[in-house]
Amino acid sequence: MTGGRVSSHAPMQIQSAEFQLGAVSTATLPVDGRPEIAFVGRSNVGKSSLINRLLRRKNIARTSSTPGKTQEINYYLINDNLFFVDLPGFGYARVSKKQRAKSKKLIGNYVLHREELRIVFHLVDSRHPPGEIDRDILHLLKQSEAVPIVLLTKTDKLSGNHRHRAVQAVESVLQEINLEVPIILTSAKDGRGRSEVLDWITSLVA
Ligand SMILES: Nc1nc2c(ncn2[C@@H]2O[C@H](COP(=O)(O)OP(=O)(O)OP(=O)(O)O)[C@@H](O)[C@H]2O)c(=O)[nH]1
Ligand SMILES: [Mg+2]
Repeated sequence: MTGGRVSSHAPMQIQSAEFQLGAVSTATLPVDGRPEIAFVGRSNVGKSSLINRLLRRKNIARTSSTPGKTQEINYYLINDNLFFVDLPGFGYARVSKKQRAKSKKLIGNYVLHREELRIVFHLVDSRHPPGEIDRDILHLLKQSEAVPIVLLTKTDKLSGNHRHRAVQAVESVLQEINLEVPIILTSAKDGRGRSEVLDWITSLVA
C-alpha cells in the first residue's frame, strides 16, 4: 500500500530544529517525555540525508558517502515539541564485529523499550530488494509498540517503472512477515515524499 493518507489538518511546518544530544547508550537519553520519531535502516541508506531534507537543513544531521557515519543515537529537537532520532546504521559490515553487535543491541533496546517512541521510519534503498538487515529490522518492528512506516530512499535514481517494482518488492517481504506497513517513496535529493512523511507525523503525534 502506498500513500492514501487523507489529512484534514494543516501541514506540519518546521519552525525550529536543533541538535540536542548524541547518546552511546540508552542510559543517557532525554527524560523530558517528548514524543520521538526514529529513523532506522542499514548503513548508507540515506537516514541522515532524509532528516536534513525533512527539516530543510543542509547539514544538521551529518551525512557521508562512507557508510557507518552515524555511530550514536542523535537527537534533534523539532519545534520544541518532539524529537527526530537518527539511529546508527544497522549491521554495517565494515565496522568491527564488536561495534556492529553494540549498535544492533543499542537499536534493539531503543526500538523495543523506548516509551516515548511513536513512529519508526524504516529506510530501505529503493534500488535493491530488502535484504537480511531489512528483514531483521522488520522483525524488530513487529515487536515494537511504535507505528512502523517504510520509506524507500534515493528514488531520484529510478524510473517510474522501477519505483513501482521497488514498492512491490517491499510489499512481498511485508506479506511474508505478516506485517502491514505504509510505504512512502522518498528522495533526499528532489524532496519526493517529504509532505507525506510530515503528514504522518502530524496525524500520529498530535
Ligand atoms: N541520489 C541520492 N543520493 C542520496 C540520497 N540520500 C542519500 N544519498 C547519498 O547516500 C550516501 C549516504 O547518505 P547518509 O544520509 O549519510 O546515509 P546514512 O543512512 O545516514 O548512513 P550512516 O550514518 O552511515 O548509517 C551519501 O553519499 C548521500 O549523498 C537520495 O535521496 N538521493
Ligand atoms: Mg547517518
